[in-house]
Amino acid sequence: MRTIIMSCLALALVLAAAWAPPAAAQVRLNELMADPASDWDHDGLYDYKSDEWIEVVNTGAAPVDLRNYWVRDEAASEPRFHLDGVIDPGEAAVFYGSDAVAWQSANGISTAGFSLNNGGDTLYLLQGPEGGPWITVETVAFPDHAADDDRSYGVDDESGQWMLFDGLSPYTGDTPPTGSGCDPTPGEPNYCHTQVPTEVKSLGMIKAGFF
Ligand SMILES: [Ca+2]
Ligand SMILES: [Ca+2]
Ligand SMILES: [Ca+2]
Repeated sequence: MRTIIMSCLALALVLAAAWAPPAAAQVRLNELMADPASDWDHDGLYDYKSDEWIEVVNTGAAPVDLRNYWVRDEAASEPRFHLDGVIDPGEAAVFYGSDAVAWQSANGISTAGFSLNNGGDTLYLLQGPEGGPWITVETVAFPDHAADDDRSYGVDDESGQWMLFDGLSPYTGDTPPTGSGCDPTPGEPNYCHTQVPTEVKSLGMIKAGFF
């Protein structure tokens, strides 16, 4: 009897392993720009709506089809945009206000873009099928000072906390999060472009007065 029980347990373990779901894939909000002052979508024109952008990142171990994901702001009751494309593990994907306007236009929805308020707002990441229902996967509320000219709000890749990327539009106030001097990174995993790694601080550069 003991042998039979052990065999059954072994079989159960083998079956459980065979049926285990694939490594979890996880899409997270990673960065956003609510108040662009430049031509971020590279269409040759500046537009307060078309040049807003949002970024998501795949923190999981498997590629993710972004067609299961949608976004909206606080004022919207339904999605403002349907994400698309496939995102590989560790990669970031950026979507511009012009992408949202194009999708809205194609679907007969008011062409408000992402409609991220410059006085602060909340961005929702939703998951669900075409037509809904949608469940909220994540929300990020951003303050007024995170929504100023060419300043982005994103996840610190070291601490996991949301921070300012204000290298193009320095924030000198003391309301958290305070300025970092880092530049926005649309379409790339977040890191600080303005931080110079220690190894490149050569003696010659130091003598030349770069630091
Ligand atoms: Ca805006
Ligand atoms: Ca533009
Ligand atoms: Ca980024």
